[in-house]
Amino acid sequence: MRNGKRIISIITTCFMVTSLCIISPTPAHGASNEYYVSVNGSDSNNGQSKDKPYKTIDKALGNASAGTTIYLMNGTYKSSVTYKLSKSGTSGSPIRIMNYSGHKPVVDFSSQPYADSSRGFQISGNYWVISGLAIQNAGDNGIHISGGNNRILDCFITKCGDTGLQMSNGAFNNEITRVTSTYNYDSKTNGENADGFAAKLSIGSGNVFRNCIALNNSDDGFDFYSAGNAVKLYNCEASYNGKGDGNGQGFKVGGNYTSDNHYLEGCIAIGNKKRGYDQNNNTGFITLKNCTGKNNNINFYFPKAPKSGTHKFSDCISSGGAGKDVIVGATVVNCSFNTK
Ligand SMILES: [Ca+2]
Ligand SMILES: [Ca+2]
Ligand SMILES: [Ca+2]
Repeated sequence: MRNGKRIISIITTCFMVTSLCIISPTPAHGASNEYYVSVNGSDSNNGQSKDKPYKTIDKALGNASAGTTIYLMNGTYKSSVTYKLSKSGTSGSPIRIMNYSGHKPVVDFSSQPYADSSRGFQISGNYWVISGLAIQNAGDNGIHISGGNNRILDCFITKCGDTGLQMSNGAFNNEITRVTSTYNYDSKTNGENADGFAAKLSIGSGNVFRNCIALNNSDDGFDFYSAGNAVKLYNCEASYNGKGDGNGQGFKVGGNYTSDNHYLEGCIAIGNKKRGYDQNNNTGFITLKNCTGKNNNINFYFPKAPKSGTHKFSDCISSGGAGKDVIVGATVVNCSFNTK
């Protein structure tokens, strides 16, 4: 019986603890670190519930600090100004801008002037998360990142007047995941600049793309011109890029003779105007693992040996294409390059 009583006592204690948990004040849905935004909302609401949402993203951003989540509900949010994300979160408490669950918000910058300063989101801060948004018609980049430790997830970027998503000016440790960037086009320069994604012109280390798709952009799919640090890509696609005066490289993995040992795994380039994978004067060594080039003008173009070491190409497939692959200074394992 003693054992029985003890068990009952434990059960009773557990029940009391559980009850305490239930009746103790839990953070209200929409606590002060969560803000809701709806095109039907009002900036005189408190923004702290989906029934009292703000109307503008600006209002929510004004109240944001480390740990804030901003939920965007269905609708098209029009902005003529750049959202300048210069605040920072922390590693444990990033600042999030995301779609409310099941909603598909669109952020439209079509009223911006066509100009280099007309970015959509400009992230100079650290520890931001942007997820679940469609971003369109920015006068320049849809998203520009110069800060670090930012995460862009599940976004769709289209019809911007320059590269859809660009990292430059020291951007470091940023991870871009499941983002599609498509139909970006710089009309005033006949398409020569707008890539799907760029990590170019002096980036820091630790930038990664995963499962990203660059499709039908006027210049390149992915452009790492004069990066200054290596980028890693996993399972990314670059297809049908190159319109007007655009270069039309799927993965432009270099430029300006910087020495950047980029790593690409599980990537595919189809139907780009010029090359699927283009060394573009990178003096570092490139790793291509399980990468496919199909029906590009030339699938793989690496005409120069790296300054030291070798390129490392393994399990790559070249299929179709008007011209032959050019592979120099590479250690090649189990690849079907068309070099003869
Ligand atoms: Ca521009
Ligand atoms: Ca170009
Ligand atoms: Ca480019």
